[in-house]
Amino acid sequence: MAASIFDKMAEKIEFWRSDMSAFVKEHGEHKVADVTISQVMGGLRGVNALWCDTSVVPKEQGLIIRGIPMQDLTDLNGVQAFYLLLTGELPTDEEYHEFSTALKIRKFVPYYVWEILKAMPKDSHPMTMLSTAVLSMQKESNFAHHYESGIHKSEYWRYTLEDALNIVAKLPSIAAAIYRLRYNKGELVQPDPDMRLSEDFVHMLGIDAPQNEFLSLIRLFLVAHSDHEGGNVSSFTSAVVNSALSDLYYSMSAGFNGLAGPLHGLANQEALKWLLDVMKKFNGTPTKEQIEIEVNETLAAGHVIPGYGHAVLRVVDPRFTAFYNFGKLHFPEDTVFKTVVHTFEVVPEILKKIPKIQNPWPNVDAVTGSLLYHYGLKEFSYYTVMFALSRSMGLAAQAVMNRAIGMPIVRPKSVPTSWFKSQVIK
Ligand code: CMX
Repeated sequence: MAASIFDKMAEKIEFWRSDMSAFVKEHGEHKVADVTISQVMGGLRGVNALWCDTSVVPKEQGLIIRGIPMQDLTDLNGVQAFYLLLTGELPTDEEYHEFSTALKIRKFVPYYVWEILKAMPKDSHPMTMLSTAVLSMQKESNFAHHYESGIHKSEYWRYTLEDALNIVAKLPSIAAAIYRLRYNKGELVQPDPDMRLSEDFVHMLGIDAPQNEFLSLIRLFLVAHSDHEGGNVSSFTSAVVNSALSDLYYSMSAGFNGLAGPLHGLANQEALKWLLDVMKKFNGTPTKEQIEIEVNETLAAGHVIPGYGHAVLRVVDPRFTAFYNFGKLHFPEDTVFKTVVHTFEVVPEILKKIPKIQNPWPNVDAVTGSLLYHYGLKEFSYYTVMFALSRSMGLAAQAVMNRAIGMPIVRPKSVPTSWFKSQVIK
């Protein structure tokens, strides 16, 4: 029989802890970053000040999860991705079966969550509903209960992992219910105890699309958005909140609130909205010349081109490429997807000419909406919920790691303008 995820993590964590503490003991005083005033006033871009082992995002390469580049992960499903994020390894067949079962038995959602979601205003943003649903379950936190009973800090990771499995297992039902409630799609669909996360999510959404193809897209969606190192808004926010020993319900809800921003996870809805507006204006798939006019108008109005640019990447996002290839394979003639293709051919050349823009290339959000739209998931204010469903795995894995190695409360020093001035004007 395969070791349970708890036994597997206990073994890994013993090694990670001793490796990290020996390293910090020996090299703790080694300097790894210099920070300029521009960096402080510029969102701390490029400052190597956070630890994260679940994934890295080299600026010329893009997402690498636990040492495996995104391009080599496109055949994974959500359960495998979550296992990889947590343990640093892909599961064997036996481990997969054990882990998948551990998630299946946790998928049923407390009844009060449905009551809360149903009571929310009909025009609530789906991300507000998701964040509220997660927060409403905080009273279920294993970590919070055990913390109150006085567990030793070396065991914090164990109860954070318990919370992680519980939340990740329940989110497909919650996310699917938000879709059905928010957009009047009829009765909620009950989870199927035998189905894996992505399968069950597709089943509960109840979208009338070719199920195998749509399922492949959802699987890719779950893997591609699952993690993007530790400094992005959702991961960093969640880690800061979790560092106060607020449990994962609090910290995941907080991370989702950050994901809901248009410069972060909401960019997928903004990108599709932009594409559809252009199509409406030009009565169908616009020509490259028409897209050029629209891009220039958007920039002149002081808006960003959603889905383009990135705080870290300096190449085409490999996640964009994975979804783009999906569209090329399954429906190259789809009118919205063709608009994505034309936009990709036009936007980078325009953005390259604007010196302040560091990265003219598309990120993942430039394309995903068009694929969901093709399969009939047309309510684009819902797209960030799917991003969150996937990102929950990275937020959870990072929290388990942080508790495992005993990361302290995050508390950088802030200083006023006068202090910065005093450093240069002597
Ligand atoms: N369109 C127009 N202007 C852009 C731009 C774009 N796509 N990308 C960057 N810029 C502008 C910035 O707004 C900034 O202008 P100001 O100095 O006037 O404020 C300037 O170029 C420099 O920005 P940068 O250093 O290249 O990029 P940042 O690290 O500051 O910001 C990001 C990164 C993603 C917020 C930005 O590229 C952007 O707003 N893109 C559009 C929104 C988007 O697609 N977000 C999703 C990112 C992926 C994710 O996190 O999910």
